[in-house]
Amino acid sequence: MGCILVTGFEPFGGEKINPSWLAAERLPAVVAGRPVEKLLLPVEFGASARLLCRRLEQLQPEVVLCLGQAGGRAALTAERVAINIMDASQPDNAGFQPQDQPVCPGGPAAYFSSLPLKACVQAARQAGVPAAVSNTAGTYVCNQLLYAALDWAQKNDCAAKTGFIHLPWLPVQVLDRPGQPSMELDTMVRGIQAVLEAALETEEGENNGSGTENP
Ligand code: PCA
Repeated sequence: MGCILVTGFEPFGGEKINPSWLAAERLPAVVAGRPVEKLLLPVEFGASARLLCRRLEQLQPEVVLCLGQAGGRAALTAERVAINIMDASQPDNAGFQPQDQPVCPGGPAAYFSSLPLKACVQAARQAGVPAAVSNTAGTYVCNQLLYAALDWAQKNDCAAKTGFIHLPWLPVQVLDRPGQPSMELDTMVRGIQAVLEAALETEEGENNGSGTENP
């Protein structure tokens, strides 16, 4: 039995907090009998992916769940796909702002998440937490991280169920953004825990691309 690796990000874009790391920190140390390893990542193209891949190599986890903030979304959103593009509308935390560049030169155009997405979303909802499948992780650091994790799994023959969940803003982040959606941290954590349990319970990785395999 392996472990679970959960990652979260530092704040970015002028925010003081990032719900992804706060939620990762608050997860229990053990979920479904597996130890939960937590990794804080910088909001930087390149460095975030390198740090994650190094940890994947060390831990060989059973489930890899990366978390990120997607301000403006109202639910936990489980990403279906990572695309081979970096196209940033704002610089990352190291000041790098790639435009129309591949994550992995010569790599496939996209990878599907290997999490059982529908089972994960259903589990979160059953726990009372709004959740949905998302068909775009954007073209910023989060998409790059999921692409890099799935590319690593592909190249290293790694069967880890690997996915990404974008989280809404926390209530404190929308105080000056009237009308914008938010979610309490405890609610997020409950949903993420349900997602992890569903990922471990579902025997076969669901096919997220209607018959299309990752390359
Ligand atoms: N969200 C950003 C990067 C870090 C984060 O939490 C994104 O969606 O790409």
